[in-house]
Formats: sequence, C-alpha cells, structure tokens
Amino acid sequence: MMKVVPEEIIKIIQGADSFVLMTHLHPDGDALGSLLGLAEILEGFGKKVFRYLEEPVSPLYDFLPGCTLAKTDLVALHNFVATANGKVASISLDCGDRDRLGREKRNLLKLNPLLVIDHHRGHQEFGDFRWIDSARSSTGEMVYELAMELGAELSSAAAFNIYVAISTDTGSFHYENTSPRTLRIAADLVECGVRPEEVAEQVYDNFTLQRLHLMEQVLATLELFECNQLAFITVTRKMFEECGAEVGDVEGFINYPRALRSVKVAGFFKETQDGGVSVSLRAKGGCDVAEVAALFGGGGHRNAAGFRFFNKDLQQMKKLVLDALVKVLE
Ligand SMILES: [Mn+2]
Repeated sequence: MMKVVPEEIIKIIQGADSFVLMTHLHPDGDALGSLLGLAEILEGFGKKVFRYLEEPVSPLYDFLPGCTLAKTDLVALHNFVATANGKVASISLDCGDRDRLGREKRNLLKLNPLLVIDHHRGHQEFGDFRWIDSARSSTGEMVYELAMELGAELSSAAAFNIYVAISTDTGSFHYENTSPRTLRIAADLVECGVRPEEVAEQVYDNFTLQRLHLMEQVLATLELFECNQLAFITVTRKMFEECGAEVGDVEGFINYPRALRSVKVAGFFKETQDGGVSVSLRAKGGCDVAEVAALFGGGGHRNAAGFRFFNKDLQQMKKLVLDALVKVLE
C-alpha cells in the first residue's frame, strides 16, 4: 500500500501512550465517526484515549459505538493529561480552523503536540503537525488509511464508526467527492462486518418528532431565485424553541431544496445560539460554492461550503449572498 500519512504523525502516534481526540463544534457524522473510530483503533493498541466533545453526542448519533465514552468535562481532560506523564498526543479531526474547536479552543490548542487531520478545502492551518488532504471525501477515509499504516486490526466498532463518517460526508456515496478509493475503503469496511442497511436505518430512519416539526417550518421558508436555480431556506432560533428541536436536528435539511430538479445552488441560513448566523451552501454540477463562501470569510469544498456572520442583518446578508451566487451561475 502506498504510504500517505506524514511520517512524523505516524511516529508521534506510535510513541504516545495517551491521546486526546477533538473535533469541530456541532459535530456531524464524519466528525463523530472519525473521532470515535480513531479512539477504538488507538485503544486496540492498548493506548488510553480521552474523547473530548464540547457537548454530549446528539440523539441523531447516539447509536455510534463508544459515543457514551465521550466527555465534555475540561477538568477531567486536564487530569487525564496530568496523569499521562507527558506522553500524551492530541489529535484534531475534521476541523477546518481553530475557531471551530469551540469555546474551549484556547485550552485545546495548548495541548501539545497537536496533530491535525482534516479534508476541508480552505483549511486554516493550526496545530503542530498536519495531514490535510482536500481530495478526500471525508476525514473518516483518512482515519481508515491511518489505521492501515499503523497496522491496526479494525474492530467492528471502529469499522462501523468510520463507515458512518464516510457515508454521511458523501451523502451516502452520492456526492462528487465519492472516489474509487472511497468505495474501496467502504468495501473493506463491509468486509469487516459493517452492514450498509443497518447504517442507513440508524442514520436516516432515526429522527425525532421535533425534527419533523422543525422541517415543516423550515421548508415553509423556501425562497427561489433566478428561474428556480437558487433556493434558500432559513431556520430561526424561534423555530427551534417552538419545536423543542436542537441544533443537530437541521442536519440534512439543505438536501431538500438542493434536490429540486432546477436548483444549481441551495443555501441554508441558520440563526445560532451565539446570536450569529451560519450559512451552508450546496451546489450541483459546475458551480463552485467554496469560492462564494471564501468571499464571506468561510471555506469548504466545491460542492459544499459554508461561512458565518455576526451583527449583520439577515435579509441584507441574503441579498449579498444571492448577488455572489448569481455571478457564479454565469
Ligand atoms: Mn468532514
């Protein structure tokens, strides 16, 4: 097998006894699957792992093996590091920039060495040693190759987590980022005992009633522009409150406007608890939404990108984003 993981990352992982794993805030399937999968792999070598998350795993992903082992307690994290006698390495997974490490980012960035494994285009470098590859479908794919280079035997729990990571970030192997390598890795994972129908059931038939009510409200906000080639949907904090839904419940909503036959780009405007707005863009065909996201200080991939803004009027921002998207359409 061709070696793809930077050698110093392999060396540090082999040399460390204890690990702190972290990912981006509001973790999605790739973030959680990569973190929990790598945790299983490292534990398979007899290493100790602290699975750090800012918040407990959302009910959307509470089927992931090992998710109850995740901890949100910073004091416990410091104790873990203190008792590791310095032989601790930290690994950030699927996080495109330091700000997305969440409200404890300052403490997390102090951990050293900090290894960074990520596939976001426009990745904003941080940490001490990095393996960044935007040609990868998912961080899960990278975790798989890391496991192979470490000589790991994948447990069924590790394989399941990595499969969920890859499957969610490729939209069930629908998106452009699905490469021959992605499918070969998925095939290996199925050989390790992952059952694709079980993953599909857990990921897609696992929603709460709150989420369905929220979806009703969000889809009602649909706005169409440019002969239905551009579609926006919006979620407000009030909608979350009215439905009793949580942040993770909006995952996947953008696929509905994106799936419209005429749509080239879908945009999803989400009011966040910190008073800002996060914007997700999804494109079909040739449009590059990473370029548009970059105009607003964000990043991502050609077909999937995003950015955030604060202290700006939502309607004005929609207009600015719309203008930028119209240019991309041309
Ligand atoms: Mn990802």
